[in-house]
Amino acid sequence: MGNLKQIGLAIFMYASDNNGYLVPFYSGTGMSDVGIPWSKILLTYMSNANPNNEIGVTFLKCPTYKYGKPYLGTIETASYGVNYYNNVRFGYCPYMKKIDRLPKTLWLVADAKANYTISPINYPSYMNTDLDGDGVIDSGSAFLPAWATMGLCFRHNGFANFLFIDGSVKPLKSSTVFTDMSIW
Ligand SMILES: [Ca+2]
Repeated sequence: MGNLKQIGLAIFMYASDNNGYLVPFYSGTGMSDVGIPWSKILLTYMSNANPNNEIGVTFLKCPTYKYGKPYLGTIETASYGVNYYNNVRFGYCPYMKKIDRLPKTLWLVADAKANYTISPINYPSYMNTDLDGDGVIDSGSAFLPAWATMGLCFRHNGFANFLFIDGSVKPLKSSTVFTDMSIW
């Protein structure tokens, strides 16, 4: 929870330095120039961070995260992932978004298996698998195993922690996350 709060503060500081824009998933302009990921961009706004750190991997990582640990068929490579489609400046969403123009219900960063997640909103027709068996569809068979639960990791007794756009952090169950599409 504390890590996500700190990440949230860094996101707001980045926005304040960058005309209100959300931190990009990668800093570059395209696939041939990807730049550096959000998890390094935000280090500028963290005390005690050096440029070799990476948030969620070597710095401010979730205590239960271990590189290479499997979760629902996916190997963990980072402990926090961004809500990807809000942060991409090339590819699927080639424009950046301003924080104050995004829905107030949105989450920004959460417990994940990589440094990004994918949104069920972008793949409604693919969502067809209840991977954790709780009766709620949470995955797309076309993505399995790599994007089981869309990259999220419910590693805290069935809950994942979510940083919301208002700076709050809330633990949510998979069944809530995949029922309430207003948070995506
Ligand atoms: Ca489920």
